[in-house]
Amino acid sequence: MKLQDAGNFTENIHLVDYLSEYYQKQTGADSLISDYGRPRESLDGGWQFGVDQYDNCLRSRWYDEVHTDEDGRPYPVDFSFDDWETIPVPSCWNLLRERYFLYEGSCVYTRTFTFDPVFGKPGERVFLRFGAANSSAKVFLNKQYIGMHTGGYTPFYFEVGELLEAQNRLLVVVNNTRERTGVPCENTDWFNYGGIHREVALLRLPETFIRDFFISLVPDGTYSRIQASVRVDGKEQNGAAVLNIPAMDIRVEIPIRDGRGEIVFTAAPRLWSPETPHLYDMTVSYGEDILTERAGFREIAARDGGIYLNGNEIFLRGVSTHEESVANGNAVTVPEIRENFALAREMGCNYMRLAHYPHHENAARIADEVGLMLWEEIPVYWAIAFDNDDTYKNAENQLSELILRDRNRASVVIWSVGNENADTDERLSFMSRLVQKARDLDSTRLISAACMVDLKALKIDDRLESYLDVIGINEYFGWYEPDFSKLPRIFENSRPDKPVVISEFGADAKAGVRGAPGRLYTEANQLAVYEKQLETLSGIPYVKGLSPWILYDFRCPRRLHALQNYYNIKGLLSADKRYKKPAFEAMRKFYAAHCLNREYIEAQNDNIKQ
Ligand code: GCB
Repeated sequence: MKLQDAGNFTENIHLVDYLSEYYQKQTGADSLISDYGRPRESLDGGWQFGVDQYDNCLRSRWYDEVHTDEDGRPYPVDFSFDDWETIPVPSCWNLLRERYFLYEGSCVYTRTFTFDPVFGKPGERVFLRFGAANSSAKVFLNKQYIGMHTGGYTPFYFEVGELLEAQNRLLVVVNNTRERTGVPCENTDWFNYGGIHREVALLRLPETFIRDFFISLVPDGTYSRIQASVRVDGKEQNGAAVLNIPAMDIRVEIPIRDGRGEIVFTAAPRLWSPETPHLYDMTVSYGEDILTERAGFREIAARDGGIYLNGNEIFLRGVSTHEESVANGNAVTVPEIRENFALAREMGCNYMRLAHYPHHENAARIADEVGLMLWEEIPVYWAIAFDNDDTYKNAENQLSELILRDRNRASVVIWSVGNENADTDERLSFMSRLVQKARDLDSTRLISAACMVDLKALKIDDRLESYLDVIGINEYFGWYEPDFSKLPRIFENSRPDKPVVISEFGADAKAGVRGAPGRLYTEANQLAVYEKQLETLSGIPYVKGLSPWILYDFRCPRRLHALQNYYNIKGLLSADKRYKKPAFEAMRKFYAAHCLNREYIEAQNDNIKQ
């Protein structure tokens, strides 16, 4: 007998598989909209919030807001949305109350809002945009389930025009349970902040609108041709879009057929580089829709073992960073992003690794503006379930969402498809497919992954390398591998035919704890590891960049040593970024002395003078 046929079957307490119906309706990369500069009606601010450890909202369908039985008699419910506490969105719940700090599971967010159709034009379409919610969100509007999104760090959208009324209730069940088959999986080296940690807004668009706009130099080494593509959504599938770049006196028509159009035209943009981060304001219009964009033009290439920006060989003087602050967790603010970038610049960086998941879209926008090259990454981290089809789909979707969101950012030079994954057949198949997907979506950037060395053969030898443009290597000689002498041997044993960037090296140091080199967790020991690393790495001709681990200490539930106190303390700065450990200065000196590509800088200076 089926469970449901039992005479006393009561759905909210007996139905074990209450979730699968929600999984039938998922939103993903196809929902993304190019929306820079588009007016938004913000839904940020105070939301009512309830911690729902046993998923009672989904089991008992609170979103139906039924308060009476069929005969109108009051019916007991376990919620009273309007009396719940109010919390700010965006934020992560862990930092709002001490008792939420280690909570992982479901939380219910709800708010009401008014909508005024009068502002809009007849036929307008309305979309609900979430910047990100970690790690899944099930969304309900006016008692209707509108879909769910999986993946905690990328934006997602729902078309909601038909459901909107003058008064509306939005309800979102966010769940940050770590899962074996998730991306990331259950085991990571960072704090699993939960919540709607990026902005929420409504967008009003015309009936036919520009869903996607992609612009770049044609990567042919001439710096004289621009390619642009447009995808429109709506009834008017044929026509012409118009691209205007006033500072270059460019106005071109892009013919649109069956919703898509592409064009290549000659142009002579001032090239974007960290030293000269030129950006161009532009508009694309189609019918009633006008989209603004601000983008730079540059060419990044890897050839003959080198990395080239606009034809000049470069060294990636970088540092890795998480997206986190002590006060706000991963709901970082614009001033916090700017502060991180300013600190990296102070260290002499021209490049940063945004680990280990897509950071806020503001990061790449700001990097465009201040002149920092970026490595962007998806959380295919450690022991992902590489043999699981749904895990692959989730990873591919997050990669697509990241690329579609950021592929107009000149600052982004590398897409990374993962970090420190064991070289198994399943992983090779999974990650080589991701590499192909990244290439299909964007042929103007380099593809990499943070690989590990083969500790048995003492060699750089990971089968994924043959698919990559740049080989990322994480190595912790002097720390997890105390026998430092293995590192030079690894380099002697390796003949990579592609540029290598050391995507991580480092050592723990408790800020302010001095002591002698050799004493673990002291600043002196961290400094000694950095000095040895830099001495060794600077002598390896195929090493074309560094992003030591990490700019500042970050929360990490795996770190239980008394000096760590639940932080990963490999930062060059303390967690509050106020204190510089001595290794920061060592990096600054190293970048100032060894790795500046002087010819390149002179060329750029000439460029400015002209
Ligand atoms: C790594 C990981 C990074 C960790 C770091 C560490 O190799 O890629 O996520 O935080 O090591 O400190 O152990």
